[in-house]
Amino acid sequence: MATHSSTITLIVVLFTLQANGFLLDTVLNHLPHKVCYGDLGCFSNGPPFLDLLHRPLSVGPESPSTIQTRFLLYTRENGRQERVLDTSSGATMESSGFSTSRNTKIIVHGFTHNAHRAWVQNMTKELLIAGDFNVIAVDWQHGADLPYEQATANTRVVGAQIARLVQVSGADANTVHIIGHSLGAHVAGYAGERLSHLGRISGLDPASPYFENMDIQVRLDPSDADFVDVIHTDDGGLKNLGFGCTQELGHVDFYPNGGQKQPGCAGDAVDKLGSTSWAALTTLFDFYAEEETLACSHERSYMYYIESINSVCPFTAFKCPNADDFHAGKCLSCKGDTCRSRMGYHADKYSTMGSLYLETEPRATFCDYNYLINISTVNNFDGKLTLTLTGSNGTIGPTPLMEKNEPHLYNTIISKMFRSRLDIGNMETLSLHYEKIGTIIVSGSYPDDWQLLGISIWKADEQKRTSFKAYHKEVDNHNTTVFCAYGHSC
Ligand SMILES: [Ca+2]
Repeated sequence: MATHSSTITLIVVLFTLQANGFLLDTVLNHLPHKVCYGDLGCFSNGPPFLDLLHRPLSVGPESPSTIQTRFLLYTRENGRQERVLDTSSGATMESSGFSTSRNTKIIVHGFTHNAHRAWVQNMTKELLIAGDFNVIAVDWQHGADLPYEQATANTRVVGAQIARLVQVSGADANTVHIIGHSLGAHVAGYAGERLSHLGRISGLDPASPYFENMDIQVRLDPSDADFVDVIHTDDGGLKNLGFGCTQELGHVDFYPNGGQKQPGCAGDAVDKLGSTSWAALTTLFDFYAEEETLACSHERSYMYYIESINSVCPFTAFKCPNADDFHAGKCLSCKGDTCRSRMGYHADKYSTMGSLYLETEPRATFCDYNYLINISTVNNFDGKLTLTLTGSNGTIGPTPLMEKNEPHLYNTIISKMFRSRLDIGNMETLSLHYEKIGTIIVSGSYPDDWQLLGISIWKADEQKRTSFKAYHKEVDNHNTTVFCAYGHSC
């Protein structure tokens, strides 16, 4: 009986949907077709937007009247108050408070978000502290809603609308910088594709589902602007159910903490689903994108970016083959300015290209300074060392340099990376506390008290070395030994 009534209910629902044309529209929207929206042009959902492997469901974008994109302008001049831009002409834009004498920053949100999200407002605030800009927050929330596949298609219309805004404004495209999160990063790509020499796009964890490994016409790529910088924070892709792209999309791609899972984000949605099917990924994206706490790694991209705008700490990132080598301190030394950059707002101050790595704190403030200590010894060493470093700006530590007992031979250098929110300034003294744990069987060749040849600390953010007076100084088990920096009187 229950089955019978369920069947009737299903038939009634299907009939109602069909009567309203909903089902028919949905089916038709998935068939290859083209829609045209006036001066924005026509949009086909066929190849390259249809791809059996990466975008099996391709729909056409909804109309501008459905998406209802609004451009919200903020300037120092209008006291940071929001004004809805009238984009019908350059004159109406000027009367709304836009000025071609200022550089322009355009912020584009992603799936299910809107321009009044705290992060968009915080980014606006920080940008206006940094410079006298036209800051435009693009609100396309009516096109950014469920289902995900429709929102991905709508990004093309929003991108075209942004390109038209730039053209109508009379501003030089190279004075315009678009910052987009998730789907918003691809919106920026579509805008840039239509403009000659858009100045810059910053892609913040560009959305992966339906974009990763697609043609460059479909996704953000370096041809979309004169400079494209990308931050990857949740890049697991299909395999690991990450929301962000793994592949390089810009001139420079930053992979903080390896780019996949961010520290302080243990409860990501990706941990909560054991499936790896495509349907599961897009459904998951639909379900969790709203939940900032559950999509924590994906959201970290804009949190890092916002902090980077006015932070004194530089978010220095280094070219490296992979995150493990970076963590081991193998990539902190580089000659010239082509092997490092700054993640975030100041990335355009360097000409470094390719994949760059850095690590962050689990909570704000996220930025750390990077240090590498090099210790060379007369004897074999085993045990654990804890470092305390004092400089003109304060003290770092005590910081354990080893997590567990580590043996090192006398002719090798003990090299350890450590990070701190503190810029130590001029280094003054360094102390090492030594605990011998005694797991080396041949104890005679690993003495309790050992002698040093030298200690130096590499301040990677400045590419500057400080050496300490350590030659033939002895470090004793259970004790702390203090060393004085060369050039400092102590
Ligand atoms: Ca592109």
